Amino acid sequence: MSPANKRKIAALGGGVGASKLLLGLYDVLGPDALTIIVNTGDDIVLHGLKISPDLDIVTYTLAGIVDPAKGWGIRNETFHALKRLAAYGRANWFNLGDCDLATHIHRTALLEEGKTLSDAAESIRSTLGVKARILPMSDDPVPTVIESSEGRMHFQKYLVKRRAEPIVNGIRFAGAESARPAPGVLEAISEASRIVICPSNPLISIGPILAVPGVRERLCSRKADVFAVCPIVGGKSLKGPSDKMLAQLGHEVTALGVAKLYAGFTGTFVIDLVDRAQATAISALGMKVEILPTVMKTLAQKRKLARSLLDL
Ligand code: FO1
Repeated sequence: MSPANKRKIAALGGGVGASKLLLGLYDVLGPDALTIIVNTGDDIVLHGLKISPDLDIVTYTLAGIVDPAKGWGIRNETFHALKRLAAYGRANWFNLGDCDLATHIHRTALLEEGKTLSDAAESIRSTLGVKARILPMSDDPVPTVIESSEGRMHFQKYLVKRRAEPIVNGIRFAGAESARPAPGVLEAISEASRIVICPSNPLISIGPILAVPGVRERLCSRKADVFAVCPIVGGKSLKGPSDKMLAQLGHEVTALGVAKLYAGFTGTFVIDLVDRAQATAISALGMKVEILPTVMKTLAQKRKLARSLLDL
């Protein structure tokens, strides 16, 4: 890829897993070459506040203020407000820190003033000094609903309150049929020289973005330039319950299993070295396969994978 082309990359992703690669891309590409399209299926209203976990995780990570141990929230956070809320009898299973709360209050206030989720994401991004464009997948609510052995519940209740213990029978993106892509989402996919699908949960991080009408079709039209990084390595998820959810919904918990979900819109599927034996079977799905070290623990590893993706 020529240096000029390198300057326009669109990346799709969810929260913690995606942020590692996004940080590498942000570092390697330079500040203004990256447009990130973020899952908002995880969004939830708690204590009257609109919480957008994946938007915040991505923004805090690129701003350098994320809690490095958890991968979400703000580093050196305090939880005084949450303790007071619990004293009033309010639910405290979702750990909202004091500084993080300011983000949710600001976003909620903007929405109440008639602004959109995109406007709020833009305000938070620019205030925190992040130069990449961060777009929600949609300004319309598309909450991810889990059909489980304990009944129907919001994804955050399944993940955080119930620690991903219920058996998952189905996943629904409520309202997706009538949601519109947020301004700039389809254009970013069309105009990018490369589109990167980050190593996020294929079912509940990438799935909701694909469910927004027009997104999957636009990716299909750019298939040759879509590079997906597999979030399953050696039969396990790098982060979160992807492996468990894939198994419970009858998918193979392998790189090949994820490749089958992505084959329709992905030109190049990137797998880890440990999964190299699956390369032939994945190629047979009609995708190029690249084998790279995809486990990113250090900033150097994040930058290295980002650079390798841009150089392919
Ligand atoms: N994840 C947890 O496991 N426990 C929490 O209490 C929690 C609080 C939280 C607060 C703000 C935020 O932006 C994210 C938060 N997360 C928490 C992470 C979040 O639930 C998920 O990791 C993402 O939604 C999945 O990408």
